[in-house]
Amino acid sequence: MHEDHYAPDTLAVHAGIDNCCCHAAVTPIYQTSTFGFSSAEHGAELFAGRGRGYIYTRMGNPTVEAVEKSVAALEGGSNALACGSGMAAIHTCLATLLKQGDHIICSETVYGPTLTLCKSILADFGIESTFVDTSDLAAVKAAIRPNTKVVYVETPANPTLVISDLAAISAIAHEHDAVVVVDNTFMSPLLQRPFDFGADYVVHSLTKFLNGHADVIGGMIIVRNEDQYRPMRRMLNHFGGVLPPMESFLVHRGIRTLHLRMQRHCQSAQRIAEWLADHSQVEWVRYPGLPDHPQYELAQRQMKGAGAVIAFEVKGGIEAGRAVMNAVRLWMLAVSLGGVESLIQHPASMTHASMGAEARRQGHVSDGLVRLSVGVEDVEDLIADLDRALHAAGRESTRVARGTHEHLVS
Ligand code: LCS
Repeated sequence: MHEDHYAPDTLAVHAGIDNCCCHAAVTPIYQTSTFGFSSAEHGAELFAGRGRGYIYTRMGNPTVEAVEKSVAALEGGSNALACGSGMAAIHTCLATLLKQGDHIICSETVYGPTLTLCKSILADFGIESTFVDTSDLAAVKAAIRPNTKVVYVETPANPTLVISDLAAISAIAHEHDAVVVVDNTFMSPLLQRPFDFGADYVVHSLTKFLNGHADVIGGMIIVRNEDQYRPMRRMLNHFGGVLPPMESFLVHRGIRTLHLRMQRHCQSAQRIAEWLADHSQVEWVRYPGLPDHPQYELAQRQMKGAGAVIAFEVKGGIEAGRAVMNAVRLWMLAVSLGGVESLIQHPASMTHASMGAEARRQGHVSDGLVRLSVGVEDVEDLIADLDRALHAAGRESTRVARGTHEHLVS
């Protein structure tokens, strides 16, 4: 397939599909750990990086290659590397680009384990990190040091939905010979292509939209050219955190409906965000598709859709947030995002409960913050369920306020 000529929706359906020798409609699952050589000479050729064929699934497998080609085509990159998780992709990418004595600038709000990876794990290997609000270009410029090698940007950020200007950050980084790595998980290549704005590497958690069905953990690194690809492949072969054939098959199957799912995710999330903004139990809503988003103009320029993730503050703090969680029936209480099913979580009473109030405040996690990942169910069913839960939270807030008042007057 000559992938250059096709629109993203066509690439989602066809890119990477290897019909193999029997013209199968999809790439079969090559569920094998190793591959035979036709002769000693053939084995020697493959190990020397010449000739056609496969050696061992950690080093390459047709089913894995198929999904790699699909994501590379969608992102507009030359090659992609399928990894065992999003974190494996981020780690493999950063470990390839950084060495002892180097410095990385990282968005201050990123997925928690990415922060820990930079702050403590890379630090143990002598790599320094600075965390800045990457939506503030002056802060990015000010953080550059002579040993800065990487600027790592997650946009929109998890869970604050802060948006960073990829073209401007790439220009700043390149002026100082640093490269830009973008975590594009929240958008998928259908809504944002970081290479079009000058970024150098893209990483994904395949676990989210690309697979889309909440049944696989996986990650992907996408590069622009062969020179970037070779050292990355070497690192992945030696770190060993590859995506197995079965998972590769499932992700590739998921990608074939990515365009349809993203369209529906965006449509429903927009409707829910607008509905929430008018709700009496809601303090504020953060969604890139609402004109009051602080980087709305940038979102319009850089993204083809506002995505599926909404953050909002329920009135009444922790108790009200907990009441929403315990009242929903259709929304599933769970971490993760990007699947066909709608998920809801309240960090202050769930994922971030053990952190303590002060640490949560520093991490921009307010007491009533609720994160939604809007799935592809009927949007009115989703709204009805959320409405009932928000009213339950309202009753809980009134009960708590009354209890406090009675306590004060007694
Ligand atoms: N990047 C982003 C933006 C993420 O949201 C996640 C996971 C990862 C990378 C890591 O991917 P994984 O290794 O899990 O495939 N985000 C999660 C979340 O918000 N809740 O649970 C997982």
